[in-house]
Amino acid sequence: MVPGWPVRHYGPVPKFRPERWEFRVFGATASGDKHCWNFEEFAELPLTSVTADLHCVSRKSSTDHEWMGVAAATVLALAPPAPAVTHVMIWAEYGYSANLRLHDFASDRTLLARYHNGEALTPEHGFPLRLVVPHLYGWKSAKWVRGIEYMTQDRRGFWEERGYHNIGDPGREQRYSYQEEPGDGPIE
Ligand SMILES: Nc1nc2c(c(=O)[nH]1)N[C@H]1C(S)=C(S)[C@@H](COP(=O)(O)O)O[C@H]1N2
Ligand SMILES: [Mo]
Repeated sequence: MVPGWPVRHYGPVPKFRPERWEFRVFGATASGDKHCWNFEEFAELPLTSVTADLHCVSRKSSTDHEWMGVAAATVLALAPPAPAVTHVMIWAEYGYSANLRLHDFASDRTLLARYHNGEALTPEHGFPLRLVVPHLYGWKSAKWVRGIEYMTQDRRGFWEERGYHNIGDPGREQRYSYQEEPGDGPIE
């Protein structure tokens, strides 16, 4: 447990099995091939830090987290998307998913976090790897991330299919899908 930091997610905390863990980038990659890292390979990628709050849509936000991990920009550089890619789907254990516009994923503050306040993430906060998208609501910051799918059109993720806003900008209070303006969501 991390004192003062509530845990918020749907479903059980997955068990980490290092020998089965891999991080995959797939979909519309520039080369047409999937990119895969096993746990040891992923642990060799360079680390950066970001200090940010976590805006939960339904509860109080938690503030001032220091995250350290692999910049999303590093993943984009190592596994480039095809030019037609506009969105990504973040995939996590148990099929949890969250969609992002490519430019939200590519933000210089978006991180695949491995550490929090100088310590390894705890299981309930996403160990071994979670996404952190500081400028969007917390449900976009998927815990227990296992892959990124490059997409040439938008598609809703887990909560976005269940009534949450497709984009989820807390500055604009984009909480629910009924608040979406034309162009905020996929063409359905
Ligand atoms: N895999 C997964 N990731 C998830 C969720 C979830 O249900 N499953 N919940 C999200 C929500 S709604 C929030 S607010 C944050 C909370 O992160 P924390 O538990 O580390 O505070 O995790 C996000 N990541
Ligand atoms: Mo949340």
